Amino acid sequence: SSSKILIKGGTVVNAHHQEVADVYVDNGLIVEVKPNIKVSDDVTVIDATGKFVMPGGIDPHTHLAMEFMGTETIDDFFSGQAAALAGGTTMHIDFVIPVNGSLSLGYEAYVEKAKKACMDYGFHMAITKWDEKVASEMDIMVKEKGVNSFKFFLAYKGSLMINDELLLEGLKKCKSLGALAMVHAENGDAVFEGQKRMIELGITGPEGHALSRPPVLEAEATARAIRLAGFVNTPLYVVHVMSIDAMEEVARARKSGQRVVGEPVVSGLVLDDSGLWDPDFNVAAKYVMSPPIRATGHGKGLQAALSMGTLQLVGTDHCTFNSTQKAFGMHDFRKIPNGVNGIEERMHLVWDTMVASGQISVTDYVRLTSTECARIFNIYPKKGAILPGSDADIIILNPNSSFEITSRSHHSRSDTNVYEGRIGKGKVEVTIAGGRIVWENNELKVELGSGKFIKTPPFSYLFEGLDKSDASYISSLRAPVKRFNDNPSYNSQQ
Ligand code: DUC
Ligand code: ZN
Ligand code: ZN
Ligand code: ZN
Repeated sequence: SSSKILIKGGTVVNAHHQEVADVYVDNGLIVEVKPNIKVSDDVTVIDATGKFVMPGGIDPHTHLAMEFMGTETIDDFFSGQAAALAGGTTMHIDFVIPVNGSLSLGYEAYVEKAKKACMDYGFHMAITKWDEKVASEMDIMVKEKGVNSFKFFLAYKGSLMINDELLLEGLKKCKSLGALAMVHAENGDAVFEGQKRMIELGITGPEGHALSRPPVLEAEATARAIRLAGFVNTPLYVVHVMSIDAMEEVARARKSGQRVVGEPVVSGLVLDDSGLWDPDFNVAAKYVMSPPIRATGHGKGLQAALSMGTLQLVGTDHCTFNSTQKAFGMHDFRKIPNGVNGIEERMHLVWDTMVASGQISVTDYVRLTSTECARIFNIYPKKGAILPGSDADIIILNPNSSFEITSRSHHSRSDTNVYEGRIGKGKVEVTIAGGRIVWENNELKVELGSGKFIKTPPFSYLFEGLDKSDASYISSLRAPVKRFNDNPSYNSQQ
């Protein structure tokens, strides 16, 4: 793979525009985008006629090499990223988990893990406790380390969960730093109660996982987090919106003008919970993730919300465990490590489910899989665009090529795949990352250590025009009631 590449004759797609053009890449960057570019013989030429040339996917939500529930995910930064590249994703943002509550120790551990990187990556950070040290370490993360998004867990009682007092502290701190607060929204106390009830009822199998934490618990925590973010007046990003119930809370807040982002994940969009009832434990256990994959109907609802703009971008929550690890919970669903695959399948499944089915346009596809993520995490147009000067992270997707997903040929280290046997359209035939061809003719050519850390700067567009003064805060607390006076739907009922 030469450092000079010309992609000829494809339809070049950005989030707002598409046209037939050539794309010229040199030295890791996109240099030119226009029809009929002429180049010398030393340039590698790829014919993209009849295909789409798009920004590489950015997965906003992954867990590689994460220690979790007594074990560690089977995909590390190398295998997980190789899988990503084979599926057309050229960047991801992974969640750093603090070590004994220390952000800097957690950060250092992840810098070490990411030395295996073969594609670009960013970091979010989980906040699992709160004190002055955590608060001051957040300053360092944002101002020096380029980590600018912090995830608060309202679930995982006894380990990751924080209470509302600490959530409020965290939200205030995020606001002052221009950092994005993220939330895992399930009511952890109620989940704990739900799990006890299932065990008392003798339901110990994987179906007990879904039954113990139904949509109402996701909706409650989503609503609570959104309302508290509204009280603090800071933007909020809700990760893995898995139910219509939670999505409707996001919709309500956005309609009232609140700065809330909702992220569905591929498993929630395309799967339903039936697998959890499979009599074969090994099959059922692979579907266990949190929040759970929901009953039939939720996926379609989330797809509709995505196509209408109520939800803004698609992640995966890629967090893989093999059958041996899943079997830790053979006699108690509470011990099944939570997580499913998706980093390799996301680009293809969103294409097949949303574009091939006619629900969204190709430009929407680019926005949902790449551009919006780059904007939210403030790295656009370095990432998320096919424009002169942008990083040469590019995919060539063939809309007419269909194929089957199977663990026999996937690139994750996991021995199972939650999408096993699915046949769909839209194959990424070529992936270019950092100006190198890393996936072509079904072959990976990745290089250990070639991936770079991408800093995500504070004060993204979500903070634009957000007045942080005390005066505006106080006036917002006694704003006049709008509902009955201004809302036409209320008026029409009078
Ligand atoms: N949910 C999962 O399924 N895995 C990782 C963490 C999470 O919140
Ligand atoms: Zn143009
Ligand atoms: Zn989560
Ligand atoms: Zn996650």
